[in-house]
Amino acid sequence: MIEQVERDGILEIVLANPPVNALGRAVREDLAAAIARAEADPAIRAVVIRGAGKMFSGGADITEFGSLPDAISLPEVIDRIEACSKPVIAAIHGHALGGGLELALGCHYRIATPQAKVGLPEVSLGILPGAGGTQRLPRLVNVEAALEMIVAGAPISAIKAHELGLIDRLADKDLAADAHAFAAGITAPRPTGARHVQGDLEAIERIVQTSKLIKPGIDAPLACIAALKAAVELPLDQGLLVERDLFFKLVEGDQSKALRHAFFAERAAAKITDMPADIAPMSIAKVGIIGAGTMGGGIAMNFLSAGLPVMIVETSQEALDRGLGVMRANYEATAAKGRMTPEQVERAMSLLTPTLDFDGLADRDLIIEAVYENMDVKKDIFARLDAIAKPEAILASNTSYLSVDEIALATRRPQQVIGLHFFSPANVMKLLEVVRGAHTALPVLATAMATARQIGKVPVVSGVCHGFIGNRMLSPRQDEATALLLEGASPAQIDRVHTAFGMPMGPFQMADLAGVDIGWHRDPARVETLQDALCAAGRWGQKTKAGFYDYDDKRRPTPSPVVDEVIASFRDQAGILPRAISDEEITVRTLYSMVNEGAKILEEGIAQRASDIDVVWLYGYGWPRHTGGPMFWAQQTGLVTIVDGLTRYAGAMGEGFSLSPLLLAKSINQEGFDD
Ligand code: T1G
Repeated sequence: MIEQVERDGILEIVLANPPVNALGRAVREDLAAAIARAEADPAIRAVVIRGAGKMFSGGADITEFGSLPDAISLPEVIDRIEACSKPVIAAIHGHALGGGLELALGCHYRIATPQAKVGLPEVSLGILPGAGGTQRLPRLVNVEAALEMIVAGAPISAIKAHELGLIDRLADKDLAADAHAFAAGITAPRPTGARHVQGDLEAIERIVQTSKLIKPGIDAPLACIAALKAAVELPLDQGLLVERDLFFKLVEGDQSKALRHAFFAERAAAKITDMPADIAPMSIAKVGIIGAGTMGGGIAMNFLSAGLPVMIVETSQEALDRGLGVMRANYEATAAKGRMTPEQVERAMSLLTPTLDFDGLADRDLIIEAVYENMDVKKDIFARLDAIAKPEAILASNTSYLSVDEIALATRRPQQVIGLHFFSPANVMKLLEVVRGAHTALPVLATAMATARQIGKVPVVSGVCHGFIGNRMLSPRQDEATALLLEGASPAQIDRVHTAFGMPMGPFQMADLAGVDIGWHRDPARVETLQDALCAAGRWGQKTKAGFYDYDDKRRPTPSPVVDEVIASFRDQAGILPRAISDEEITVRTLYSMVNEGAKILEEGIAQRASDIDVVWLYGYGWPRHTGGPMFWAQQTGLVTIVDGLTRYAGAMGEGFSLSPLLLAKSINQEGFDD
């Protein structure tokens, strides 16, 4: 798992464990043996460690977590490198992350290419750097920078790391040659652990007071702080023991198991079980978008930001101008935050071709329809596209609920039709539901998945059903939340249960943000439901400063007595006497019922795997990542508990409720969804 070559007294060790040089058992054993060889061989006066392939190392092998350590541990290997009597130099390119950077920190010197990135992302896996990172990093950079790197988990550039003192030298042209020359000039080791920590407890407190990443109940960041304090207060060997103890407590915890699940779930979602390996994605060079509204404009921005030219079509100049104005404003807002340069804004906008000429789409490789949710309108558009688009063009609908199969059959090329369901705001939300129709050809599906990644999205394949994966699971949640209102709960109580769980907002806060009037029949005289009543009263949500809540000029919500009266009138009409509703009942009827719907989505084959459903909710709706997603959370809660809860409230959930046979079977067999 490593290669070694000795040249001019320098032993070059190359980590060779594709695809990311993860520091698994074999790599650790080979590394330890190579260091022992260097120690014993008088002809060797220095060691260089670098990575084969595209990076130095992506860190410890996450797949080994939870298994018994049956080989030399990474901390032990790093301690041996640090103790080596000959200088050891890390030569970094690509990424040095987690244990990969910790390995480099145990080396005596570090050289890197300017393009390299180094970081300690362990916190995103619910753990902390467990191979000396929390103790050695603050001995190379100041403790504030060390804590920020460790708590944020985000990599920094080698150039920044060089400024901080983490990297000793930036390579010029050829990393291997420069590292060799660098090593040749070093005569003695320089153990990182022998250096003093740069900073004190007050410096740590300052970061703790200001960091938005440190939240009560989220374990890993709090442990990172404890480890950094140990670095300040204790000698290296004791600090390493504190770090190790904190690491093992975290790695065994539910939050880390959930975060590691999320890491692998996102990557698994990219795999299509029946996609032959030889199906190559088609090249998408020119994109067309129909509709310059909120969704069309947001979708267009994804492609423009990725450097792809976009033609955007509208039916009126006024709508076109408005759409372009919103896009430019969004870009300029991003530039104002320093996340884009003005030149990048102009470059993106320069790739946009606005037009009223629908036939201009004839040369497009991918055309995305993003008009409002009306099947007749969509079928008309796809029939028109069928007449003008080139034969190999991919025709996609951004529909969020409607049947992609029915849309496809409005063309003579249903095999070219697919759903690309973006989530609003489309230029921000990372989730893309790739809706695979009954006729969608495999190359079209493969191209959609590759294009999604090209524009920075996290794609999940969905089959065709009403609402696909995410919105279909939203339906029982919203239905039960509304029913609970009529039975005695308040919007604030229901939303609080959800935000306390970790959701960014609850069902009614979400309705007010998205618009209470979505799907409303627009006839104020026809009042049959709570939504009708609110919409008829002009309470369309945040955009009218009144929905389920009242809003001030800063869009801060307050419970509305008007809404309470509307709810009370509906209770009276339905003859419902309000009762006290427990938070537990809200949890079961809104969150457990989502799991039940997710199980139905699985048993119908709409989702390929349970973890895909988790990815949809993590990236499309802000499900708290430290619980892993609805299906993983349900398994951690216990499927027996989920079934018991749903059974207990089945009567209250009305005749429309039915327990998923798959969920019941898995709970009886005490299995997970993917067993
Ligand atoms: N362990 C095991 N497998 C890994 C891995 C890892 N560290 N990193 C990636 N993979 C797999 C991944 O699942 C995928 O597998 C394939 O490699 C390509 O990954 C002691 C304990 C390095 C930036 O958190 O951020 O060190 O799907 O598609 O886009 O303190 O991978 O092909 O079967 O992401 O080029 C800390 C995690 C570990 C970094 C490359 N390290 N990895 O991105 O490839 S914990 C991390 C990444 C640790 C120490 C602690 C990225 C990447 P498959 P990919 P990529």
